[in-house]
Amino acid sequence: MTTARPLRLAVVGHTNTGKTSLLRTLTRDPGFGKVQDSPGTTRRVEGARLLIDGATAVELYDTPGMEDGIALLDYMDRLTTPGERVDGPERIRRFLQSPESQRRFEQEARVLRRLLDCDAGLYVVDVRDPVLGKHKDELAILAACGHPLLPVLNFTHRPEQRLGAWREALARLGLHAMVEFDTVAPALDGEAQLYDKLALLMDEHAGVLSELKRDVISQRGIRRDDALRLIAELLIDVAAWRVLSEPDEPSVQAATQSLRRQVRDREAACVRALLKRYNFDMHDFPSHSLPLEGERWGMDLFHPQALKDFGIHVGKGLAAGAMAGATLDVFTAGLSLGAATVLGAAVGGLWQGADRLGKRVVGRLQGYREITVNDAVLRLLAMRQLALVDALEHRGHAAQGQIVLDSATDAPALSKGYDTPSAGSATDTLEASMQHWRTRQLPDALLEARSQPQWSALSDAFDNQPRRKQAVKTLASALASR
Ligand SMILES: Nc1nc2c(ncn2[C@@H]2O[C@H](COP(=O)(O)OP(=O)(O)OP(=O)(O)O)[C@@H](O)[C@H]2O)c(=O)[nH]1
Ligand SMILES: [Mg+2]
Repeated sequence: MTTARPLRLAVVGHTNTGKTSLLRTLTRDPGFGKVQDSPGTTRRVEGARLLIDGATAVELYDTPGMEDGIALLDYMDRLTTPGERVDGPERIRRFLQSPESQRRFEQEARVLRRLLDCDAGLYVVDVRDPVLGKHKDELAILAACGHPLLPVLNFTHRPEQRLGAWREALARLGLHAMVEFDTVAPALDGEAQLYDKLALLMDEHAGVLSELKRDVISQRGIRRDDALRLIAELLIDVAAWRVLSEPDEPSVQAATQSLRRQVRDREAACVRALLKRYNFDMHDFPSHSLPLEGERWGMDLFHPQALKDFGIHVGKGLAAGAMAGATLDVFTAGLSLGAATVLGAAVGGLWQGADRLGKRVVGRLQGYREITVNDAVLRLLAMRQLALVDALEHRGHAAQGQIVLDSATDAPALSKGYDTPSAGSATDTLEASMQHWRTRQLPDALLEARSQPQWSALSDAFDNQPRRKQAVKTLASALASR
């Protein structure tokens, strides 16, 4: 179990390098502190906690940025008499007792007090900056506190990064362990690497750090399982959903519109649930905040262009404007014609009636039309949600840009508007599963749902029977393995 006292870490560094952003990402809390692209955003020390099984394992402290390391180091030099040998912590102590620690260097004094009070510091670096004297001096001061310092290299995905120069400069200052961690688009295993590196620097805390790492990995797995289950529920609901209509054209049109509206809403509900599961909200994905129709075809499930954008093959008939995405069938199994009252209603209700009347009653509603969502739309739904989950998994909670699903046929769906995550194996996996959904037969569980109207939560006759639960489970694992 966790040690009695939590491990205390101070997040320190030059101003505007992403310290508060790092805290947001590590705590998965987009509301932590204030983040702004200007120096001096954080003025006070604020803390956050990382929990394992409800118990605090780590306390993290955000600090104001160091601004003038050169002047501070000069000032500290003046606090020792020439020839006097004073070690780092003693120099810091003298500074903290000096008058300027209350005045000109008040901000820096806050940082140093906090670092002294912690077990180690995470030194956040903006690797786009050239390595300057001010950085070296502030590092020398921070190192003088006598606590381990782990440099966290931020903005590593930017083309203008100077990773090489920073690694060299840090090594010259005696800092050899460091970790690349982009707070806006961290690698999937970014946190695990960070805790591993930290454990190397402080073996007395290696236990809690490895527990934390295990916890982060297991939480990620649980989140993903939950997400795939949400998608499976969506797909089953939509595959099983059907609307009845009288055969004339205006009725069919109206019923089709209603089917589409319900399916769009159902997708929107899934999107909201996924965002919530990953601690994001609709602000992160505003292009999906409304179920869209018409001109915003880019997101409209039923526009043939949306299917084409995801590389889903659409047959000629399907591309025909008004009916796109919906399949029209002559109703073949149902009740007596007296059931005119059920027009437009869920067939699930009819099925129950059919059960009551006996399944021999078939084909009486032959004049009626049954409208369902076609396979291409199911493929698109699956692909869009998988792309969203991938974007969420790669998104840090410091990200301020919007999530935009890249619908290009062969480009994996990534969030744009900020750094692109490294093209790692996760993204390759996404592309492989997209290819599956684009071309292969739909999973059996979905095909079965087609003939089980009462499996749709959109239906009044919804019945979450064990076979449906099993189908959701099977489909979720198919989503995971594809
Ligand atoms: N693209 C990108 N932007 C980032 C990253 N990390 C931080 N930012 C942006 O950098 C700016 C500064 O981030 P903050 O987290 O406020 O930086 P800070 O170090 O806390 O700043 P001070 O409190 O002012 O010292 C914000 O605009 C962030 O959105 C990153 O990894 N990638
Ligand atoms: Mg800050």
